[in-house]
Amino acid sequence: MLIRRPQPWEVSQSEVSSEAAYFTRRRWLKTGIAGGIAAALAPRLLAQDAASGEAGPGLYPARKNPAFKVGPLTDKTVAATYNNFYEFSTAKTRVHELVGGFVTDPWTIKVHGLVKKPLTLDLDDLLKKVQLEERIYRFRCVEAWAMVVPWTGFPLADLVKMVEPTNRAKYLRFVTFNRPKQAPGFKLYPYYEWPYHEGLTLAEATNPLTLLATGIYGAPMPKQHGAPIRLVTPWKYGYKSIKSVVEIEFVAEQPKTFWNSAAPDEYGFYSNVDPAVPHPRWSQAEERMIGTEDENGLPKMRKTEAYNGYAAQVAGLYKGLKDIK
Ligand SMILES: Nc1nc2c(c(=O)[nH]1)N[C@H]1C(S)=C(S)[C@@H](COP(=O)(O)O)O[C@H]1N2
Ligand SMILES: [Mo]
Repeated sequence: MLIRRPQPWEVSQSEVSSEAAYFTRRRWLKTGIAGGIAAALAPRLLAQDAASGEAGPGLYPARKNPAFKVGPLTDKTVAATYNNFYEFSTAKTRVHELVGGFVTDPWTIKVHGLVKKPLTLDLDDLLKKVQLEERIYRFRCVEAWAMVVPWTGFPLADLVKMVEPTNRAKYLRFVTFNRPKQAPGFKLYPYYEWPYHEGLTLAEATNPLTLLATGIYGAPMPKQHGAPIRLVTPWKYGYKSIKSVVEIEFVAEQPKTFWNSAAPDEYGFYSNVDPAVPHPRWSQAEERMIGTEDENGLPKMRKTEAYNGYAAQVAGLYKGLKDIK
């Protein structure tokens, strides 16, 4: 019998199973929620086709922007069946089975706060005001898995321009939907500060790399990837790329973020990819490319790059800032 020796990354992989591991364990002890109760509460949502449905005619596939091209691409099905989306489940391979009841059309997005021209509009109307394009980006989760995917979207900077921030606006605060009836995670994991929320500085938000994505692999965004509109900041750990955004608020102070509140010693506000700064529980020096497992189940590993390979575009944003996390 062939006994496969566990590789170093496999050992760490059990540790790296979830951003939440440490926090959840701690909370578990505090609240005394039993696993059985949690399991019994889980709604039995049927597995359904997770695609988000109709494409706006002619929007997909969008023009490819040749300036953003890396490879090799991650397999589309691999990417669509390995997701972090805690509103549905902390089990990455199950999220796609649980999104059937999530209503993503119609979808309203509210953009407000310290701006001269606030907007509340239907996504279809927003898409009439912007130009979609396709960009292939690296994507790096803080759990040390990574992928390369073609997003369809538009620069967040274009939306920022439309609403005309006042000079008091220094940060953007992003918020996801809050619908316990459509997603089991809200009730299963009550110790998180729902709805999921994130933030960027105004300079980060207007960096040309920052996308609002409405599609992936040349088609509308599947629900498990954050339909119908999500943020993509490819030089930051994946949790900054908030899914299914309903609100963007321009604010003067650094906003709170979901993962920083959950485990402040582990997740900061900036969260730029950095191979030299280990997570308190694992190394960030290497990354595991999902979907590359060989016949022995061993994935391709690669060296993590500073700013996930986007240093030329974004390192300047952080010049002179000290000890940012
Ligand atoms: N609303 C919301 N957005 C989210 C998350 C989440 O749980 N809820 N998870 C984040 C994390 S940790 C990662 S790695 C990416 C995963 O994106 P993907 O499933 O499309 O690969 O989404 C991010 N955006
Ligand atoms: Mo992540």
